[in-house]
Amino acid sequence: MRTLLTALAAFYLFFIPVLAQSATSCVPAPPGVVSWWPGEGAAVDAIDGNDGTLMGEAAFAAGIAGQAFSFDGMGAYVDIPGSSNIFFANDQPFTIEAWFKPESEAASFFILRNAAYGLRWQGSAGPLAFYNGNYHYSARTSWELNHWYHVALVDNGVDSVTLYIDGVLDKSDDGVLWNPNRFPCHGGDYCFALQLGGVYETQDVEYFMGKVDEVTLYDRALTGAEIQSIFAAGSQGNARRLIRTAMGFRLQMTVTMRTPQSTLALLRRVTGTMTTAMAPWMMVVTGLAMHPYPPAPICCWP
Ligand SMILES: [Ca+2]
Repeated sequence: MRTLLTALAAFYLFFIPVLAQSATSCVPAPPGVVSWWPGEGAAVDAIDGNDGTLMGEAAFAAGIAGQAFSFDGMGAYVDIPGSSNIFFANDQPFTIEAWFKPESEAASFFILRNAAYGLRWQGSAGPLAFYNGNYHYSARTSWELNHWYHVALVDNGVDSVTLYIDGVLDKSDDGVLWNPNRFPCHGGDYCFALQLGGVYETQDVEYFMGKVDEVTLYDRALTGAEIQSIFAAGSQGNARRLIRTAMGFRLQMTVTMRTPQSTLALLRRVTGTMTTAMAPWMMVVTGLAMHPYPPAPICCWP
């Protein structure tokens, strides 16, 4: 019998990141970005590991920058597990900003929410609710369906929660009106996830119908000028796109450790016994393949 001692040592020899760059220049993300969900065909967090899961019929469609999350108002949402870096205690400043496009008159549906912050659509003739542990309401009460809006919720962690719409200050609830009550878990029952496009909890289920794009979370209070610049870039259609895509490959080599039959036969004749420990080895490369390497997105900013 042909003796063939084979050990497959498949290992990643190396990978070669190849960066395909566009001519568009990129600038670093503003300081304090914790997470960013650009909605480019996946619910991944382009900044760190707070990836989401598509639930129901959640999908993607044309967005304000590239693609956006598309929600049907009937069970579609994105579920992002709770994490300490996307929750903020009452004394921690934060900003969350996003684009949304309402597509239904139906009122009272969360565009996004966790236990610390939220944005709730309440119909085209009502205020937008914004949540910092307690509910606040926009001054604006008139909205168009099928229109993109930029919204930013800023809480300074001291005495003020502010809503910006399309880069313009809409409402600021200060002092006793600030009144946050943020807690990450509901008693000992469960801890809140961040959900986009709706809320699904045991005691509360509701779904937004429309698009949501470029949801971005910061661990500081952005200034009005920063929010204005984000809105301005996005309204020109070239906001934070993944302009550069890291296309990576890794080279996989399969190595076979082989003892040729002739050598074994010779050893048997000479010694009468044979153990693998005595076998002379020959290393043969039997496979070479290139595999796509899932790249970490390279994030561009206005
Ligand atoms: Ca997008």
